[in-house]
Amino acid sequence: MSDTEAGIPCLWMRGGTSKAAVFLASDLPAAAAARDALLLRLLGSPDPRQIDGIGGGDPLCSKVAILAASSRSDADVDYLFLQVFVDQALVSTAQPCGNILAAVGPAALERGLLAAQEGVTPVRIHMLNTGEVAVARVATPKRRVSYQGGAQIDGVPGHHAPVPLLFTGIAGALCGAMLPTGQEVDQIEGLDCTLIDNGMPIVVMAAADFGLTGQEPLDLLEADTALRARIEAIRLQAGPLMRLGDVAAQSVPKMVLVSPPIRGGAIHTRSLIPHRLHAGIGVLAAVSLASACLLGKGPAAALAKLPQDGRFAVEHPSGAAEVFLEVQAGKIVAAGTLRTARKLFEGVVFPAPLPV
Ligand code: NQM
Repeated sequence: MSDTEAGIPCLWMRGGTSKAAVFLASDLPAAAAARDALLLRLLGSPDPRQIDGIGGGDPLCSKVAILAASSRSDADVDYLFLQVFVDQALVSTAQPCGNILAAVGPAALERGLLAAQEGVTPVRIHMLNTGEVAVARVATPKRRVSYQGGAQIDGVPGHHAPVPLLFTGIAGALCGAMLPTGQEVDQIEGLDCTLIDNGMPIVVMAAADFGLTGQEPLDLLEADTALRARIEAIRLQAGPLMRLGDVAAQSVPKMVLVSPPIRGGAIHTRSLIPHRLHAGIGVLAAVSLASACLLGKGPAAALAKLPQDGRFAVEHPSGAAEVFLEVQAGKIVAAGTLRTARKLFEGVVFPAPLPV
Protein backbone atom coordinates (compact mmCIF):
# COMPACT_ATOMS: atom_id res chain seq x y z
CA MET A 1 0.00 0.00 0.00
CA SER A 2 1.35 3.51 -0.78
CA ASP A 3 1.79 6.09 2.02
CA THR A 4 -1.06 8.02 0.40
CA GLU A 5 -3.40 5.10 1.10
CA ALA A 6 -1.98 3.84 4.42
CA GLY A 7 -1.52 7.22 6.11
CA ILE A 8 0.76 8.05 9.03
CA PRO A 9 -0.15 8.18 12.75
CA CYS A 10 -0.24 11.82 13.85
CA LEU A 11 -1.22 14.03 16.75
CA TRP A 12 -2.34 17.54 15.81
CA MET A 13 -1.40 19.72 18.77
CA ARG A 14 -1.53 23.34 19.83
CA GLY A 15 1.63 24.34 21.66
CA GLY A 16 1.42 27.89 23.06
CA THR A 17 0.34 30.11 20.19
CA SER A 18 1.37 27.70 17.41
CA LYS A 19 0.09 24.40 16.00
CA ALA A 20 2.07 21.37 14.84
CA ALA A 21 1.69 17.87 13.47
CA VAL A 22 3.47 15.60 15.96
CA PHE A 23 4.93 12.29 14.78
CA LEU A 24 6.99 9.50 16.23
CA ALA A 25 10.36 9.28 14.47
CA SER A 26 9.69 5.57 13.92
CA ASP A 27 6.65 6.43 11.75
CA LEU A 28 8.63 8.61 9.31
CA PRO A 29 11.46 7.95 6.84
CA ALA A 30 14.85 8.17 8.57
CA ALA A 31 16.56 9.95 5.64
CA ALA A 32 16.08 13.72 5.84
CA ALA A 33 15.34 14.23 2.12
CA ALA A 34 12.58 11.56 2.03
CA ARG A 35 11.16 12.78 5.36
CA ASP A 36 11.03 16.42 4.21
CA ALA A 37 9.43 15.51 0.87
CA LEU A 38 6.74 13.59 2.77
CA LEU A 39 6.14 16.48 5.23
CA LEU A 40 5.59 18.90 2.33
CA ARG A 41 2.91 16.55 0.95
CA LEU A 42 1.30 16.18 4.39
CA LEU A 43 1.20 19.89 5.19
CA GLY A 44 0.23 20.92 1.64
CA SER A 45 3.30 23.02 0.73
CA PRO A 46 4.19 24.89 -1.36
CA ASP A 47 0.86 26.70 -1.56
CA PRO A 48 -0.13 29.95 0.22
CA ARG A 49 -3.33 28.26 1.46
CA GLN A 50 -1.89 24.74 1.92
CA ILE A 51 -5.28 23.67 0.66
CA ASP A 52 -4.30 20.07 -0.09
CA GLY A 53 -2.73 19.45 3.31
CA ILE A 54 -3.23 20.02 7.03
CA GLY A 55 -1.09 23.18 7.26
CA GLY A 56 -2.96 26.34 8.15
CA GLY A 57 -1.56 28.70 5.48
CA ASP A 58 0.45 30.52 8.17
CA PRO A 59 3.99 29.80 9.43
CA LEU A 60 2.62 29.43 12.99
CA CYS A 61 0.35 26.59 11.85
CA SER A 62 2.81 24.90 9.49
CA LYS A 63 5.06 23.19 12.01
CA VAL A 64 6.13 19.64 12.77
CA ALA A 65 7.56 17.97 15.86
CA ILE A 66 9.22 14.56 15.60
CA LEU A 67 9.59 12.67 18.87
CA ALA A 68 11.48 9.62 20.08
CA ALA A 69 12.57 8.16 23.39
CA SER A 70 15.72 10.10 24.25
CA SER A 71 19.17 9.01 23.19
CA ARG A 72 20.56 10.83 26.27
CA SER A 73 20.54 9.66 29.87
CA ASP A 74 19.68 13.18 31.14
CA ALA A 75 16.53 13.43 28.99
CA ASP A 76 13.28 11.55 28.45
CA VAL A 77 12.39 12.64 24.92
CA ASP A 78 14.26 13.69 21.79
CA TYR A 79 12.38 16.52 20.02
CA LEU A 80 13.21 17.65 16.50
CA PHE A 81 11.37 20.76 15.37
CA LEU A 82 10.76 21.35 11.65
CA GLN A 83 9.42 24.53 10.09
CA VAL A 84 7.55 23.65 6.91
CA PHE A 85 7.53 26.75 4.72
CA VAL A 86 4.06 27.63 3.49
CA ASP A 87 4.70 28.92 -0.02
CA GLN A 88 8.11 27.38 -0.72
CA ALA A 89 9.10 23.71 -0.97
CA LEU A 90 11.38 24.08 2.05
CA VAL A 91 11.57 22.29 5.39
CA SER A 92 14.03 23.66 7.91
CA THR A 93 15.49 22.23 11.11
CA ALA A 94 17.65 25.34 11.52
CA GLN A 95 15.57 26.80 14.35
CA PRO A 96 14.01 25.55 17.57
CA CYS A 97 10.43 26.41 18.58
CA GLY A 98 9.56 27.15 22.19
CA ASN A 99 5.83 27.25 21.54
CA ILE A 100 5.69 23.76 20.07
CA LEU A 101 8.01 22.66 22.88
CA ALA A 102 4.99 23.15 25.18
CA ALA A 103 3.15 20.42 23.25
CA VAL A 104 6.04 17.96 23.37
CA GLY A 105 5.62 16.86 27.01
CA PRO A 106 1.90 16.07 26.68
CA ALA A 107 2.41 14.42 23.27
CA ALA A 108 5.28 12.26 24.53
CA LEU A 109 3.10 11.06 27.40
CA GLU A 110 0.14 10.46 25.08
CA ARG A 111 2.35 8.35 22.81
CA GLY A 112 3.85 6.38 25.72
CA LEU A 113 7.45 7.62 25.38
CA LEU A 114 7.56 7.92 29.17
CA ALA A 115 5.28 7.00 32.05
CA ALA A 116 3.14 9.62 33.75
CA GLN A 117 3.53 10.29 37.46
CA GLU A 118 0.70 11.12 39.85
CA GLY A 119 -0.14 14.86 39.75
CA VAL A 120 2.56 16.48 37.65
CA THR A 121 5.15 14.80 35.38
CA PRO A 122 8.42 16.61 34.66
CA VAL A 123 9.46 15.81 31.10
CA ARG A 124 13.12 16.41 30.19
CA ILE A 125 13.18 17.30 26.51
CA HIS A 126 16.35 17.10 24.45
CA MET A 127 15.91 19.77 21.80
CA LEU A 128 17.73 18.23 18.84
CA ASN A 129 17.81 21.51 16.91
CA THR A 130 20.14 23.12 19.44
CA GLY A 131 21.31 20.31 21.73
CA GLU A 132 19.97 21.67 25.04
CA VAL A 133 17.61 19.98 27.46
CA ALA A 134 14.48 21.88 28.55
CA VAL A 135 12.13 20.74 31.29
CA ALA A 136 8.33 20.89 30.87
CA ARG A 137 5.98 20.15 33.75
CA VAL A 138 2.81 18.44 32.53
CA ALA A 139 -0.41 18.10 34.54
CA THR A 140 -1.07 14.37 34.96
CA PRO A 141 -3.82 13.81 37.54
CA LYS A 142 -4.52 10.07 37.95
CA ARG A 143 -1.40 9.51 35.77
CA ARG A 144 -3.15 10.79 32.64
CA VAL A 145 -2.42 13.97 30.70
CA SER A 146 -4.98 16.65 31.47
CA TYR A 147 -5.43 19.74 29.34
CA GLN A 148 -7.92 21.31 31.75
CA GLY A 149 -6.80 24.03 34.09
CA GLY A 150 -6.83 27.69 34.97
CA ALA A 151 -3.85 29.02 33.01
CA GLN A 152 -4.37 31.66 30.36
CA ILE A 153 -1.84 32.89 27.80
CA ASP A 154 -2.35 35.88 25.54
CA GLY A 155 -3.18 34.91 21.97
CA VAL A 156 -5.14 31.79 22.99
CA PRO A 157 -8.79 31.96 24.07
CA GLY A 158 -9.89 30.18 27.24
CA HIS A 159 -8.08 28.52 30.11
CA HIS A 160 -5.98 25.35 30.10
CA ALA A 161 -3.59 23.31 32.21
CA PRO A 162 -0.34 25.22 32.74
CA VAL A 163 2.82 23.89 31.07
CA PRO A 164 5.76 25.68 32.74
CA LEU A 165 8.97 25.49 30.67
CA LEU A 166 12.48 25.85 32.10
CA PHE A 167 15.57 26.45 29.97
CA THR A 168 19.21 26.32 30.96
CA GLY A 169 22.36 26.64 28.87
CA ILE A 170 20.63 28.19 25.87
CA ALA A 171 23.02 31.13 25.36
CA GLY A 172 24.35 30.96 21.80
CA ALA A 173 22.09 27.99 21.01
CA LEU A 174 22.52 28.42 17.24
CA CYS A 175 25.17 31.16 16.96
CA GLY A 176 27.73 29.76 19.40
CA ALA A 177 27.65 32.84 21.64
CA MET A 178 24.87 35.00 23.07
CA LEU A 179 26.44 38.02 21.34
CA PRO A 180 27.88 36.37 18.22
CA THR A 181 29.64 39.54 16.99
CA GLY A 182 31.07 40.19 20.47
CA GLN A 183 29.23 43.52 20.53
CA GLU A 184 26.01 44.74 22.09
CA VAL A 185 25.30 46.97 19.10
CA ASP A 186 26.20 46.56 15.43
CA GLN A 187 25.46 49.00 12.62
CA ILE A 188 23.70 47.48 9.62
CA GLU A 189 22.39 49.67 6.81
CA GLY A 190 23.12 52.64 9.09
CA LEU A 191 20.87 51.35 11.89
CA ASP A 192 21.73 50.28 15.43
CA CYS A 193 20.95 46.56 15.76
CA THR A 194 21.52 44.09 18.60
CA LEU A 195 22.36 40.63 17.23
CA ILE A 196 21.61 38.21 20.03
CA ASP A 197 20.90 34.50 20.58
CA ASN A 198 19.70 33.36 23.96
CA GLY A 199 17.75 30.39 22.60
CA MET A 200 16.69 31.99 19.30
CA PRO A 201 18.80 34.21 17.02
CA ILE A 202 17.11 37.60 16.70
CA VAL A 203 17.97 41.04 15.37
CA VAL A 204 16.62 43.80 17.59
CA MET A 205 15.91 47.16 15.96
CA ALA A 206 14.10 50.30 17.17
CA ALA A 207 10.74 50.76 15.41
CA ALA A 208 11.39 54.52 15.54
CA ASP A 209 14.44 54.08 13.29
CA PHE A 210 12.00 52.98 10.55
CA GLY A 211 9.70 55.96 11.23
CA LEU A 212 7.23 53.65 13.03
CA THR A 213 5.59 53.86 16.45
CA GLY A 214 5.90 50.09 16.83
CA GLN A 215 2.17 49.82 17.50
CA GLU A 216 1.08 49.60 13.86
CA PRO A 217 -1.49 46.91 12.96
CA LEU A 218 0.07 43.77 11.50
CA ASP A 219 -1.71 43.97 8.15
CA LEU A 220 -0.37 47.48 7.63
CA LEU A 221 3.22 46.33 8.27
CA GLU A 222 2.73 43.21 6.18
CA ALA A 223 1.48 45.31 3.24
CA ASP A 224 4.49 47.66 3.43
CA THR A 225 6.76 46.00 0.87
CA ALA A 226 9.43 48.72 1.09
CA LEU A 227 9.69 48.25 4.86
CA ARG A 228 9.87 44.48 4.55
CA ALA A 229 12.55 44.70 1.83
CA ARG A 230 14.63 46.97 4.09
CA ILE A 231 14.29 44.59 7.02
CA GLU A 232 15.17 41.62 4.80
CA ALA A 233 18.30 43.44 3.56
CA ILE A 234 19.37 43.85 7.20
CA ARG A 235 18.58 40.19 7.92
CA LEU A 236 20.68 38.92 5.02
CA GLN A 237 23.66 40.90 6.33
CA ALA A 238 23.02 39.86 9.94
CA GLY A 239 23.10 36.13 9.04
CA PRO A 240 26.86 35.83 8.35
CA LEU A 241 27.64 38.27 11.20
CA MET A 242 25.71 35.95 13.53
CA ARG A 243 27.69 32.95 12.23
CA LEU A 244 24.55 31.57 10.57
CA GLY A 245 25.96 31.86 7.05
CA ASP A 246 23.67 32.64 4.14
CA VAL A 247 20.19 32.89 5.66
CA ALA A 248 18.28 33.60 2.44
CA ALA A 249 16.48 30.21 2.70
CA GLN A 250 16.48 30.02 6.51
CA SER A 251 13.83 31.00 9.04
CA VAL A 252 16.43 32.61 11.32
CA PRO A 253 17.33 35.17 12.47
CA LYS A 254 13.95 36.56 13.47
CA MET A 255 13.57 40.33 13.19
CA VAL A 256 12.17 42.24 16.17
CA LEU A 257 11.08 45.88 16.14
CA VAL A 258 10.98 47.35 19.64
CA SER A 259 9.27 50.40 21.10
CA PRO A 260 8.51 51.63 24.64
CA PRO A 261 6.05 49.49 26.66
CA ILE A 262 2.42 50.65 26.50
CA ARG A 263 0.70 48.23 28.90
CA GLY A 264 2.98 48.24 31.93
CA GLY A 265 5.30 45.58 30.50
CA ALA A 266 9.04 45.66 29.85
CA ILE A 267 9.02 46.42 26.12
CA HIS A 268 6.66 46.48 23.14
CA THR A 269 7.28 44.43 19.98
CA ARG A 270 6.45 43.55 16.43
CA SER A 271 8.35 40.50 15.16
CA LEU A 272 8.90 39.03 11.72
CA ILE A 273 9.49 35.26 11.55
CA PRO A 274 11.17 36.30 9.29
CA HIS A 275 8.92 37.24 6.37
CA ARG A 276 5.49 37.23 7.97
CA LEU A 277 4.48 39.21 11.02
CA HIS A 278 4.05 37.11 14.17
CA ALA A 279 0.61 37.49 15.81
CA GLY A 280 2.44 37.41 19.17
CA ILE A 281 6.10 36.59 19.69
CA GLY A 282 8.00 33.30 19.78
CA VAL A 283 8.86 31.91 23.21
CA LEU A 284 12.61 31.70 22.67
CA ALA A 285 12.55 34.95 20.67
CA ALA A 286 11.01 36.57 23.78
CA VAL A 287 13.77 35.05 25.95
CA SER A 288 16.43 36.45 23.59
CA LEU A 289 14.71 39.84 23.59
CA ALA A 290 14.40 39.97 27.40
CA SER A 291 18.13 39.18 27.50
CA ALA A 292 18.80 42.11 25.13
CA CYS A 293 16.91 44.38 27.53
CA LEU A 294 19.52 43.59 30.20
CA LEU A 295 22.49 44.69 28.08
CA GLY A 296 24.33 47.93 28.76
CA LYS A 297 23.22 49.45 25.46
CA GLY A 298 21.27 48.80 22.27
CA PRO A 299 17.73 49.44 21.02
CA ALA A 300 16.10 47.11 23.59
CA ALA A 301 18.20 48.27 26.56
CA ALA A 302 17.46 51.91 25.70
CA LEU A 303 13.68 51.44 25.62
CA ALA A 304 13.03 48.73 28.23
CA LYS A 305 11.49 49.26 31.61
CA LEU A 306 13.31 46.60 33.59
CA PRO A 307 11.24 44.53 36.06
CA GLN A 308 12.47 44.25 39.65
CA ASP A 309 11.63 40.55 39.96
CA GLY A 310 13.14 39.11 36.77
CA ARG A 311 9.68 38.71 35.17
CA PHE A 312 9.61 40.42 31.79
CA ALA A 313 6.23 41.04 30.19
CA VAL A 314 7.22 41.18 26.52
CA GLU A 315 4.33 43.06 24.93
CA HIS A 316 3.20 41.89 21.50
CA PRO A 317 0.23 42.48 19.17
CA SER A 318 -2.10 40.11 21.04
CA GLY A 319 -1.03 40.84 24.64
CA ALA A 320 2.20 39.91 26.39
CA ALA A 321 4.44 36.89 26.88
CA GLU A 322 5.91 36.55 30.33
CA VAL A 323 9.53 35.47 30.48
CA PHE A 324 11.49 34.87 33.66
CA LEU A 325 15.26 35.35 33.66
CA GLU A 326 17.46 34.19 36.53
CA VAL A 327 20.65 36.22 36.73
CA GLN A 328 23.63 35.22 38.88
CA ALA A 329 26.78 37.33 39.06
CA GLY A 330 25.66 39.31 36.02
CA LYS A 331 25.09 36.16 33.94
CA ILE A 332 21.73 34.78 32.80
CA VAL A 333 21.75 31.22 34.13
CA ALA A 334 18.17 30.11 33.47
CA ALA A 335 15.01 31.23 31.71
CA GLY A 336 11.44 30.18 32.14
CA THR A 337 8.00 30.81 30.78
CA LEU A 338 4.47 29.57 31.13
CA ARG A 339 2.61 28.09 28.16
CA THR A 340 -0.41 25.90 27.66
CA ALA A 341 -0.97 23.14 25.10
CA ARG A 342 -3.82 21.01 23.84
CA LYS A 343 -4.38 17.84 21.88
CA LEU A 344 -6.60 18.91 18.99
CA PHE A 345 -6.84 15.72 16.98
CA GLU A 346 -5.41 12.24 17.01
CA GLY A 347 -5.46 9.95 14.01
CA VAL A 348 -3.87 9.12 10.71
CA VAL A 349 -2.86 11.74 8.19
CA PHE A 350 -2.68 11.13 4.44
CA PRO A 351 -0.08 12.80 2.17
CA ALA A 352 -1.01 14.26 -1.20
CA PRO A 353 -0.47 11.70 -3.98
CA LEU A 354 2.75 11.79 -5.95
CA PRO A 355 2.41 12.81 -9.60
CA VAL A 356 1.64 9.84 -11.86
O1 NQM B 1 10.73 31.61 19.36
C1 NQM B 1 7.63 31.19 15.66
C2 NQM B 1 6.36 30.46 17.51
C3 NQM B 1 7.67 30.63 16.86
C4 NQM B 1 8.92 30.18 17.43
C5 NQM B 1 8.77 31.46 14.86
C6 NQM B 1 8.97 30.07 18.89
C7 NQM B 1 10.16 30.53 19.65
O2 NQM B 1 5.86 31.41 18.06
O3 NQM B 1 10.53 29.82 20.57
O4 NQM B 1 8.07 29.58 19.52
O5 NQM B 1 9.65 32.15 15.36
O6 NQM B 1 8.79 31.02 13.70
O7 NQM B 1 5.80 29.38 17.44
